[in-house]
Amino acid sequence: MFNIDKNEKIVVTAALPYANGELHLGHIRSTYLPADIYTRFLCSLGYDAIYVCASDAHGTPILFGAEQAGQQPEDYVRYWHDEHERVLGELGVRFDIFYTTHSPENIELSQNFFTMLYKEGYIYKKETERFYCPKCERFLPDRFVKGICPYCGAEDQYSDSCEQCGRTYDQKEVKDPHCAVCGAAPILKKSEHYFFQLTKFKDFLTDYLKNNKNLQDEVKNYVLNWLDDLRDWDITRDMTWGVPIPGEKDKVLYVWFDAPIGYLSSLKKLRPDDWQDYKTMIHFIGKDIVYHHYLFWPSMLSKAWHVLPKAMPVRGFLRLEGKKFSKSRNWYISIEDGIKYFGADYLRFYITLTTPYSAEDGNFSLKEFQERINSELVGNVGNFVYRVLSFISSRFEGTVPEGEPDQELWKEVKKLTDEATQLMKEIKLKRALEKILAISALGNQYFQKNKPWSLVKSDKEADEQAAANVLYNAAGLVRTLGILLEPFCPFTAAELKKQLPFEGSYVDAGEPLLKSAKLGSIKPLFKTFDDEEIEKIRGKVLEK
Ligand code: B3M
Ligand code: ZN
Repeated sequence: MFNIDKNEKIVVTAALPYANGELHLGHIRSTYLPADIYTRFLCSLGYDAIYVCASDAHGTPILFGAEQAGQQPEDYVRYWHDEHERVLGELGVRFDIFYTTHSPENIELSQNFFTMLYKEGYIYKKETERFYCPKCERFLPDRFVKGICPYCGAEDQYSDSCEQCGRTYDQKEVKDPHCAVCGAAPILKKSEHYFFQLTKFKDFLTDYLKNNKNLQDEVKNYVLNWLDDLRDWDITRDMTWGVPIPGEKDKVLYVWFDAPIGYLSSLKKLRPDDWQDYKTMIHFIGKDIVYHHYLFWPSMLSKAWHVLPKAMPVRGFLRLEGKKFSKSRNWYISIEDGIKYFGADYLRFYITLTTPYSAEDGNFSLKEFQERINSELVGNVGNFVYRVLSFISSRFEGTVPEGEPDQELWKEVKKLTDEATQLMKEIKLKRALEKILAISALGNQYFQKNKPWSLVKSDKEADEQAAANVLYNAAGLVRTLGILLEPFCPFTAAELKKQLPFEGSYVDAGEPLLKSAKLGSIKPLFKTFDDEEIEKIRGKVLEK
């Protein structure tokens, strides 16, 4: 998998959430959480990596939502921007910036991209026909029209892309169209639109996709099939909410033109002096937006910018008790509720442990959550840490004793730590976490095998020193776990540091470097979930 040089400036992004309603656990599985874990890891290795995200503030869903809420779009998107920033922060997602696409920087940069591509002949103007509602007396872009998907026949789909099969299409292809506001059958009305000439990029895209070894093969092969059916892309909408098209009245850029530019404009906001030096771009996305990121975005960048995405990790959807998350069917767990009932680090742990680096869907099962937490997090990690620290607290006056590194133990710890680090570099976060759990299991075995509790009972000095050695090495392992787990469970890592002050990073996590430390107050890092509590939570989050 791809290597990144230490001197590269890295910008990690997560798909920009529409500023349109609360986020649920499905949203974090493919983007906000893996991107956060990966960026924290890169920083721990000493890379110049920043985590950029923003509200996706334009587009018809927002305008539709604002109108339904009786709000001005500006106020509507500001509210959801603040809500998303708050709740993702409470989940421990540490953005370096969470900006918005409705910003001066994004409007300017999007208009520059448009003008550049237009001047270079990759955007052309053409008269087209667009749906117009005779009753609402307005054009009906995208979300303002509903109908039947022309590809898979799914009903109740919007007129720009199908949520069922992921295909994007021209709104005129939609079957049985009707106005999403008043239900009237729309008429077709002439309108001058600008088109991005995606059909000119077949060779570039074939080359980019085939030669970029950092893109998942399963996704790449799927996208390569689309190259035989590229269509020029209508990037105009007859409305006023969005990035105004230069020289036009009441026409804005289609939201998917300005949204990915939001990655760059947010970066510029954060790093106005050296934003163009961040040439290693890694976009974390869900599989529903592969088309936009693997086709539209690289084509735009190839002519209007000096960098192409280095990697675009794609993860699949999250099901809830085997069924697709659905806000319309009230079958979802909001991030807010997830934090409230399960706990941020527990969620981060369980979702990562059940999310392979692939586009396959995953499942959130309350029963499995309980089992994994109780056995892996509490029974393995929590148990080991608490045994070691409470033993030091009671038998060594709360100070980690001096001791000799156990060479055999640390040889194995170093090997597992190096394996975990390499897996993290390859964004295989689930497998890296499994390695870290193996280190914790090794700690439990080491503690059990050396029985320090029997050593401290004897009056022999040698046994006293042997006990000190065991605790010195075991406490060193607790430090190792604190470092390695920080990207996954940042709140727990911070609490652990209060109990056992330690220094270090992924660079030296596999070494026995713990200096003699004075412990803070010791308490269990985690709690278990019993059957009764899980059923109570089920009632609250699923039968609400
Ligand atoms: N807002 C879709 C989504 O929320 C879209 C992503 C934009 S990333 C540039 O997943
Ligand atoms: Zn209407």
